[in-house]
This record gives sequence, structure tokens and C-alpha cells, in this order.
Amino acid sequence: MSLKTILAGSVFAMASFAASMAGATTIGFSQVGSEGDWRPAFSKNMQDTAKDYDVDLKFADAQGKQEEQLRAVRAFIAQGVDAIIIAPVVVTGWDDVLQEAKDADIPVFLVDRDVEVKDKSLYVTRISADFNLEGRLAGAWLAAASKGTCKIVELQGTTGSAPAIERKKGFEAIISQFPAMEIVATQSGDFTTEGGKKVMEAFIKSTNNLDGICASFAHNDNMQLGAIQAMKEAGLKPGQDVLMVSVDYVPAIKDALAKGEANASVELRSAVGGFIYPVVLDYLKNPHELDKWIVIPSDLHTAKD
Ligand code: GYE
Repeated sequence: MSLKTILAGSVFAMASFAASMAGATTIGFSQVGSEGDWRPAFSKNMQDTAKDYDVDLKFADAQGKQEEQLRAVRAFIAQGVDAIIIAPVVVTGWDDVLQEAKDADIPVFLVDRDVEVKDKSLYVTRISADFNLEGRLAGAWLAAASKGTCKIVELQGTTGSAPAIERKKGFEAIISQFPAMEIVATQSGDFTTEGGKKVMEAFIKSTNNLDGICASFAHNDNMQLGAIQAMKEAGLKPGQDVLMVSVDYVPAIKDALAKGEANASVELRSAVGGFIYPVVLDYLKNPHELDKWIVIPSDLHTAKD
């Protein structure tokens, strides 16, 4: 065999090795939907960074419907993917499908939102921010900004979703320490701008143009952006007449902070593929028990910082 043949042969072997490695890991990702500005940024980051980790990502958008997610997860199981990532719309209703994945020996990782299941061994771990802490950060900021005296209207996220449950709990844990702070009206705006606008219009009516209201706490920025529109249309000055605090820190709320129409937002990182894929890939190489929650940090921003 000539040297040339050997070299050509090894180049061929290397090329086919590389080809067999390309997209070597197939991961199914069931995403909530594309509501608001944060979620599409998160989806894009998951899709973009998949390439960096040699992941063949099967992306399924559930359009906010849990039935769609259950269908997608069952399809991933039938395809025999290497791992499944779920950002669950709501916390309940996951036991059966997670058991099916476990029976098929496909590890499941939760990202972003949480589930409530009887048997936590049904998923490997959850990689996510601490929504309760986000609520506490918002509450602590408002307690300081209002010197502990404040009537609040609250725009809740999707009913039954982990961030709506935990942001409310965390916020209430803080304001309950201040006798003159209270939530006087609360309603779900489903994490959307339109939802937030409708809810704020209803609050404006029911409180005689937000008379005596000192703050609006929205479980995400998009609802707050809708609330800002509604207030402006009613001739009110969001950020001045009423303190505006929310969660996500999306680009549009940064603009509102700069204009003085919003006052504070807790950042929820969207570029988290670099946190998530290494955890999944390491586990697939070496399956072992992990902590049930890998926490992504959160921090509060105002117009100044
Ligand atoms: O804050 C909101 C999105 O699940 C924590 O979902 C996430 C929330 C996020 O629609 O904007």
C-alpha cells in the first residue's frame, strides 16, 4: 500500500468519524410557546447554541398548550431521542408522560418552569432561575421605594404556571412584613402584552383611574408594557404616578426604564443554552444522580443600573 493510499484512507476514516459525530446527540425540546419577548429570545438561544454542542435539536413549540407538550414529548419518546428537555407550561399533569419517558430509558431535564410530580426521580434535574427570589427582589425593591406604604395592583402570569405561583409567593412574603403594603387587585394577563393591557384597563376602571394606587407589580415585562400603554391612554404617567416593577428585563423594558415609564425589572437570563447543554451532555456520558435544581442567578435592574 502506498503512503498516498494510506493517507487517503485515513483522511476518509477521519471524515466519516466526523460525520458520525455530527449531531451525535439528539435532544427533543418541548417549549411553552412564543409569548412575550423573553421566550422567543430563549428559544433562539437554545437553537443557536445547539450547534456549538453538536446537538441535533428537535424543537417543538406548544403554543401555550399543555396537550401539545404531552403530544410532543410522546413523539420524542417514539423517535427514541437521547434526551428530552421540557419547559412545562403548567406545574400539574406530568406524572404519566414522565413515567413513559423513564420506562423508555430517556432522561428528562426540566428547564425554566417547574412541575409538581409525586416521584422526583422522573426527571434528572431542573435548570432554572429562582422565581420565588425574583418575587422577593421585586417586593424588596418596592418596599424600599415606597418606604413600606403602598397599595399595589398585580398582573399575574399564566394561571398554574410555576413563575406565576412563585413570583406571587415571593413578593407576598416580603410585603407581608410591611403592614401598610397590600395587593388591592390581582388578575392574570397570561404573560402577554395584550393580556397586560386588558387587565390594566380593568384596574383603571375599578379603581377610579388608579386612585390611591402606588404600584403595579407584573409577573413579566410584557404585561407591564401592555399596562404602560393602557395607563398612557388613560392620561396617567406610569413610572411617576405609579411605580412599575416587573420581571424579565427584556430590551423594551430597558427602553421604558430609560424613559422613566418603568422603575425596576428583575433580570431573567435568556441566553442559557450554555448552562443547559453541558449538564445534559455530561449526564449522557456519565449518568449519575444530580441535585434536583441547578439555579441560574437573577438580579434586579433600575434605570441607573
Ligand atoms: O418570565 C415570561 C414567560 O417561564 C419564567 O415565561 C418564564 C416566564 C417569563 O412567558 O416572560
